[in-house]
Amino acid sequence: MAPSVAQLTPETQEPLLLAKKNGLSTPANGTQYDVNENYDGDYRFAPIEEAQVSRAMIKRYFNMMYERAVSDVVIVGAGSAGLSCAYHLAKSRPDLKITIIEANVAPGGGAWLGGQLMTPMVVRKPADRFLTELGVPFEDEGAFVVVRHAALFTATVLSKVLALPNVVMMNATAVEDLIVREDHARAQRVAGVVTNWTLVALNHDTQSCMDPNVITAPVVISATGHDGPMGAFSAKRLVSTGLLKELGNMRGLDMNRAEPAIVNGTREVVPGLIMTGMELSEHDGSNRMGPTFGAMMASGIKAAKEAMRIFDT
Ligand code: 48N
Repeated sequence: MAPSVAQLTPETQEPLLLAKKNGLSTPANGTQYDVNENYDGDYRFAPIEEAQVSRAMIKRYFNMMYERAVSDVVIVGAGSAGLSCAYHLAKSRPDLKITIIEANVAPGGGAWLGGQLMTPMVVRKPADRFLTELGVPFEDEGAFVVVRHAALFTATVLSKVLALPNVVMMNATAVEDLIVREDHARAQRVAGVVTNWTLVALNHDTQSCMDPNVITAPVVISATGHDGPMGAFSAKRLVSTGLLKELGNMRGLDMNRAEPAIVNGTREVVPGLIMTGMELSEHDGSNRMGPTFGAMMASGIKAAKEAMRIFDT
């Protein structure tokens, strides 16, 4: 028996009142709907009010923004390094509130946009162990393995990261600045990020900008890659804020030098800011490795371990 209108909360009451006005009976939650999964011409959905759809989305999106204004870790960039870091950190420390900020609508970075033109993904051993942990199938070629489509890695790690309860991702959202404070020892410390919707961030010259949104966090992990409209964002911002003298600038391609340099160089580059992935090649001046992704995965995992070290001290 559907409860009477008077027994419903204002939120559930309004759609019911709207439904009655439009001649639709939308009973409150928990009531059996007259649905029919019949593919022979009589498929029936539960009835709905359009306002309910908007409210279901608005409530969750803006609650998430409100709640994550104070995060434990912000990961900037959802490419292969950022996503590998998010997976390892969120699984190892389910108590930490991890917020991923990704400028593109589509996450994945070079493992999605770049990796999709020639789709197989090469991963050098021992980084294949991360693929095994994720359950991503691959072909073993001896010194390296091949995932038959880069999207198989990216979609798998992304879906697992987003299924973890302590992770949220704001895509189509750009980090436009870093929050930098003096700590008790008067040392400069990164303490969060400033964000804006990317469409606004890319149009500051043509439109008035939104008031930037800030997210505070004791640890920021920057994984913004080596080029692109906003690539190496934090490395460049450290230079313009005087926290880094100059960029090292990424050197030419040398797979055997580049991959260990990125993994072993993954670290807290300034207090509060850990750098991972190809952004490090711009910060340190290490080589690029081209289309092999094992270092991104291992660097992301090392960045997660560095973050855990900070929280454990
Ligand atoms: O894939 P990327 O660019 O970066 P990584 O470090 O995760 O992986 C790098 C890898 O794809 C390679 O470049 C391969 C190995 N090739 C190497 C070579 O020699 O050519 O992902 C960075 C992500 C992207 O999705 C960007 O959209 C995003 O970061 N991003 C940002 N997100 C929010 N705010 C920003 N300011 C920002 N800048 C970049």
